[in-house]
Amino acid sequence: MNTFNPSEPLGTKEIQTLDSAHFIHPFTDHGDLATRGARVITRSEGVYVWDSEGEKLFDAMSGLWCVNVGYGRQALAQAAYDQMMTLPFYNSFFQTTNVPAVKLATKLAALAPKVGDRSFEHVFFSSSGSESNDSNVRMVRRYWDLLGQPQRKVIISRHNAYHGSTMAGASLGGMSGMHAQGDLPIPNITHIGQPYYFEDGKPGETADEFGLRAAGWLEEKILELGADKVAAFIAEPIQGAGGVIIPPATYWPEIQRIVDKYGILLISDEVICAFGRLGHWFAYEKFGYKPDLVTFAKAVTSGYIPLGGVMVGDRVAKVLIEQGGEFNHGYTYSGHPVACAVALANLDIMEQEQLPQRVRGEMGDYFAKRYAELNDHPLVGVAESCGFVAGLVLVKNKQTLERFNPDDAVGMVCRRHCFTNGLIMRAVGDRMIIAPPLTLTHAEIDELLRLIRHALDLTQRELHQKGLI
Ligand code: PXG
Repeated sequence: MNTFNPSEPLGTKEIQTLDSAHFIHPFTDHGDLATRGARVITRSEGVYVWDSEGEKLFDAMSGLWCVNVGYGRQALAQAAYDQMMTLPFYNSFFQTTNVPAVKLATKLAALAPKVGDRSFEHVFFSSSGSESNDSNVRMVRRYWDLLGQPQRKVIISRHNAYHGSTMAGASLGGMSGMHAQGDLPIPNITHIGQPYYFEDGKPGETADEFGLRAAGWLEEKILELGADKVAAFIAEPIQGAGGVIIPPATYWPEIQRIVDKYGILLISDEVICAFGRLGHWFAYEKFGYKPDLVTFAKAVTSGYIPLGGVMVGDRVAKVLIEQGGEFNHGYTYSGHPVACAVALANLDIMEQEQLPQRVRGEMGDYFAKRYAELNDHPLVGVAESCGFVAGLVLVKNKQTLERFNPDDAVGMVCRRHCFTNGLIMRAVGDRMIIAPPLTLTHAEIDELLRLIRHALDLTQRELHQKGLI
């Protein structure tokens, strides 16, 4: 037993030592962490965070795709305080409910746009994106059982997708490294290719042609499995953790045609893309498709407190409610009153400050224009954005678009230059990605682009010195 007193202030070294001794981090090589010591993030304001050494960092990742309204919002703290003093917790099992959960479900149902014959009147709550996708698997299977088609079990997803880290979430995801460590995927989940034009487009093929071809992989898979075996297709509107893979314009309409043709359910995993990130409350509106289930988490509270859930479309809700009886699924924290109160306050800010409209309008245009200027940088193969997410690929040769060897870990080189120069940008292989708060001003967009360009210049210099370019 140690004699640690949590109320004593700690210096960076002490925190790092205790961190390495007691805290198992997600997705972290602990040998490496122990040698280098974690960076300790201690406070935040607006679009900035500070570390324990007083270094100020422009957080272009909004924490981890979460903090859409920016840091330091008093209204969210107040909402949590007020709710904690009124009713910090009660469960929603056993025919009980609480006021913030009811209000939030009603609010979300009002924000989710109706598309064609699909509307969303119901919400299932969880505490994270992973749990929500587990709930999706349960709901999809229950749906087909109730319709007398229990053989419809297979859920099709995509390689390089990210749908969470629980057994079902990681199985739905298409990350080979995750599958390799947990005997995953669990049965009845399979994957098709992702719509990554830069990587998989054929010479002479346009992005639109490629989009149709990539969507066609879904139809091929359905026919291979037998349509009567397929329960659902799950996809992120834009693949986020996979490196901000933005599909060509033809992709989603063709996916919609295919799921309609075979009657399979469509799950839109909007854990990253909802709540203004693409300029709409929900991203299916941006791309014009009609999902049956929509996963959300992260920015529903701007990350101030954990909350996730599933928008349950009428097609599924009707069957589960009218024919289902008791659904044997749920979490202690489904509809947590404090989390729901914070979400309501967060959505209030987004509405008052018109954050989705801002991203869809002039501010989004300005961001897109400034970001696209990175296409002139010698290290950049292509720089693309959609709303307030953006990605670029680092290339060895701008003319031939030759890629770096994965062993060169160029993304990590660039990320290090970002970190040591006041910028948080994420590396996924040779892709550098950002998802900044939706509150960015013109001046902050200019500052962000200056920081990115500086990090790219330093990366270029280092790669040149190492003889890699
Ligand atoms: N779906 C999507 C689309 C996600 O991006 C999840 C589900 C799982 O959510 P939870 O709340 O269970 O983590 C996510 C999460 C990264 C990174 O490295 C991305 C996520 C999580 C952790 C790291 O970009 N996304």
